[in-house]
Amino acid sequence: MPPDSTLAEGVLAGDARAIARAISLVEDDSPAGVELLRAIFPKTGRAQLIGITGPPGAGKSTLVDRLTGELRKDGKKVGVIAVDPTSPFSGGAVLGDRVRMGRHFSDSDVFIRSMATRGHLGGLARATGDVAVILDASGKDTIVIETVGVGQGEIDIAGTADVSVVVLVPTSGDEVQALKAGIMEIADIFVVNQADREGADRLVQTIAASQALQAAAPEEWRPPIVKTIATTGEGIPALRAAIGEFQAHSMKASGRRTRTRQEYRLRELLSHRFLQHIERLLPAGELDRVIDRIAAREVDPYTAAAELMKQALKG
Ligand SMILES: Nc1nc2c(ncn2[C@@H]2O[C@H](COP(=O)(O)OP(=O)(O)OP(=O)(O)O)[C@@H](O)[C@H]2O)c(=O)[nH]1
Ligand SMILES: [Mg+2]
Repeated sequence: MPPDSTLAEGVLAGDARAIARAISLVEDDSPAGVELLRAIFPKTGRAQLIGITGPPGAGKSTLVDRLTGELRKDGKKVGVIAVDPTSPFSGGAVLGDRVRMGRHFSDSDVFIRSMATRGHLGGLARATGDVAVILDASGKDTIVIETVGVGQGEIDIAGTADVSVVVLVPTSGDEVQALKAGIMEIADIFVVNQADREGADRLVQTIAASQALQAAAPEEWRPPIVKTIATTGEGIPALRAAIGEFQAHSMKASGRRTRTRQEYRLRELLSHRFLQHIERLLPAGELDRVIDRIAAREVDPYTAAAELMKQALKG
């Protein structure tokens, strides 16, 4: 039997070592990784993907740890992907999550993986979607993806997850937290974490006021606002319930979300492959030279992009 199908079998059987090996392959963007994804994709589509996004230090990891505990009570198998914006060499992400999600590291029905974005724009590591496919195929019922909301990070997670949870925290003093543009659009559920701190109710009111400004049809989902204290676990059952309600609601919307997600994946994959294709076709260092020329204002990026595309399509 070729080694690749053995690996696929290991992943499908939920073997942690096979899952880890498979994840390394797709992170390296190797042909073997693509082969594996092809082989296991037909077995996917069962897991629920929960995206958790919010500013640094909001308590996302603590929340994910608690939510994992809540899901485990029901015997759900859980995959956790923590996306960290820092360099893959700092090791900070893995160490930090080991501390915060430590309880689950010895649980064989929980698989936790930290991924660095390595400069990938949009808040998610390039391979996050692939890792979710692997965890889905491995039989995880729920996959939780934690990402730092930096600019468009939230939008990326909305394209990847079935349900997007936006975590916000009370700000200090009288300053009213300004809701970042885009947050209202992507949140399926709001969490006001660190509800033990002053200003939590004010934040709830701010979110509710922003919602009131948005005209919504009565049958449309109105994102609930759940107050939590992740450190003690307060509010976690309510969060779990809200996720369940959203799921029931979106079932009625007949898989629209699934299609949107697959469209997003395909477009992302196409741009990634197209860029790779262009880079392979160009003589070594050509892309750098073009960038230098744009920086020196010798050529504009629009013309450069059009020329590069013309070259790529000829090849
Ligand atoms: N007071 C209080 N502290 C909390 C709460 N939730 C988390 N914390 C603390 O906030 C700090 C950050 O928590 P994390 O779970 O690491 O936050 P995070 O959003 O995952 O952080 P990054 O991944 O670095 O963006 C930790 O010291 C937590 O113990 C809460 O509800 N109340
Ligand atoms: Mg974290």
